[in-house]
Amino acid sequence: MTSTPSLYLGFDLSTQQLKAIAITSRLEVIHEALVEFDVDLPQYRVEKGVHVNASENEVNAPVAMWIDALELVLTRLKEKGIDYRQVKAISGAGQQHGSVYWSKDAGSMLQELDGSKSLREQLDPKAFSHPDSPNWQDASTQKECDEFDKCLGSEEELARITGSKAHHRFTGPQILRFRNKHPDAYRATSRISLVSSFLASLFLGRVAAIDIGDVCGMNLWDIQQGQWSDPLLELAAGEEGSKLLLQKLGEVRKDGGGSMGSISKWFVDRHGFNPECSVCPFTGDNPSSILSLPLKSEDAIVSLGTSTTFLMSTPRYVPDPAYHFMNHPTTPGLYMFMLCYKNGGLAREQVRDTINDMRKIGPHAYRWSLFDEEIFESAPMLRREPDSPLKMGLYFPLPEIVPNVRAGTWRYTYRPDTQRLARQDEAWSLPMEDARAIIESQIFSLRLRSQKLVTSPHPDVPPQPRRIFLTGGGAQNMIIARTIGEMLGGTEGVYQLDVGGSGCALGAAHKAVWATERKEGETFEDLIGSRWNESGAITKVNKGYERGLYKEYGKGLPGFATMEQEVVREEAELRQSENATSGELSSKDDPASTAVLEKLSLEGQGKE
Ligand code: XUL
Repeated sequence: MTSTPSLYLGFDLSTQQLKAIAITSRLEVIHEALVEFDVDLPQYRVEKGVHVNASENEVNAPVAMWIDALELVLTRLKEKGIDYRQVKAISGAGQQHGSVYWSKDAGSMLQELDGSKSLREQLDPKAFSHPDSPNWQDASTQKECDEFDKCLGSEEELARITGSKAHHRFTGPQILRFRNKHPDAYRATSRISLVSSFLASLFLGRVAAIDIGDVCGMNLWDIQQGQWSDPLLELAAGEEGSKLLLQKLGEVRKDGGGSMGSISKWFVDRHGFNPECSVCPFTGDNPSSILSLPLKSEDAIVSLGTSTTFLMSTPRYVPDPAYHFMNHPTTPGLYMFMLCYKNGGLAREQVRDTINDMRKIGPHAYRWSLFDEEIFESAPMLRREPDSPLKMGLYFPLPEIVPNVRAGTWRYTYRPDTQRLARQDEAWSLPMEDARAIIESQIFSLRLRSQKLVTSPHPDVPPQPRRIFLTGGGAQNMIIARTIGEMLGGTEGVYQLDVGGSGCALGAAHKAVWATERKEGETFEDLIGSRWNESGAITKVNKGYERGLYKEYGKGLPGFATMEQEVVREEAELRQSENATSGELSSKDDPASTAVLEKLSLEGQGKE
């Protein structure tokens, strides 16, 4: 007689979809299901998962839609043959920074759910003090961000304490704006969840604790002290007082493993879950992505989706306003380093399209091969002769986060010997040279910002990541993979990471396995590392570090850094003159962003 294996479920509540994945304790994927909000839940009239109020740079998602999505994804998993009695534990990932506002009735409503009725009809709208969750793409909080950056003296200090300077999407500034804009709803709020802890709460039948990794996306948590920051809480809480806000936020669970409790009776009655199924801590989608494989310290994941994300697990806490540090979701003593760019694939596609247009190729037949050819046929940094200058540019069709500047394109020449940098479009063969320059520009930025965090494996080798794993659409492009190896290195090579449709959901399922089966003191990396089938999940696509080319690009790096500084300075001047004329706009308001948001209807901001 064969015994039925235990299953572990991982969920990913992302911007446009809810994904679910079921794995065994040997980490084999058994079932997967997906709900796409735009397509499957048209009644919510979302576009790419969200509602946009461009006049205020607001981006929101309806919470009720996520509850409907949960019911639908569970039904779809069942249609695929899952037996929920086999599920031993559940974990999940949620888009970071978003917040859900529970009403005073939520606690009792969650506890008394009736299995004969749907979750949504029982919870919506009464369990919430507000129907919407501000989304990570929201950019309405510049005024609040200015207050956060000032609160501890400087953005450097805010980054040192919380791991990040103030960002529009971070939950602290969002709560402050919510309180000012909806004072009655704020007062009627009993608890505030992040998207990850919101989803966990549905499974748990009570409001779940915020997780130790995800809490770092709020600008409220003092990472080194391991506690809420009092002055930041006070700022967000205003005259209502930080004590009340503290109650709304609840405890933060410091252990990313173990069980928060067993599954709510509603899931047992409605879907046949085992009443003993554990609900493990849920975390943010980025922390969850680094759990999709047993990432070693100084290994990096570069996600080349519509936007670009660079994630690294590191024991070094070196905060800086240019990037993010978060607690590692499972392993105390490690941190997650993150860079998050808005302009990734969309920016590359624009250059590809212009090159195709030049060759009179219609939009339906746009080819990457023409773009790739331009890179094959040119030299690093577009240097034509040994004594000709290097060329480099910045390509931001959308306002960028890293660095924080408005939309635009900038092209420069740079001479490493004299360090002469000049803005010079006329020196370029356009649009062809943009192909190499945009790829190099995106990778230069990663190298510039990650170099403080990596070490040398050997005195002869410069500091760089160990293994670099590429995911997302851009990872299929071999010329991008090659350029990443040449510029960013990778002492143990560059790999394509094939973890199926959702690395975040898989990471969550891995987390459920580790959370439940770990022995005393056994780390995630050890447990998952010993069970992980590397050959099925990664393919080496480039050898990585090559001394000559890496050094060559090193000569261009100071030029790239200076070019960025010039553009940031120009931005500051523009903002100052806008402030002077309007007298209203705050120092970092970005009038371009409204127009771009409208024009692109959020194309390119979603990660998936
Ligand atoms: C990270 C961020 C995005 C969202 C996407 O800071 O805002 O990556 O987590 O879901």
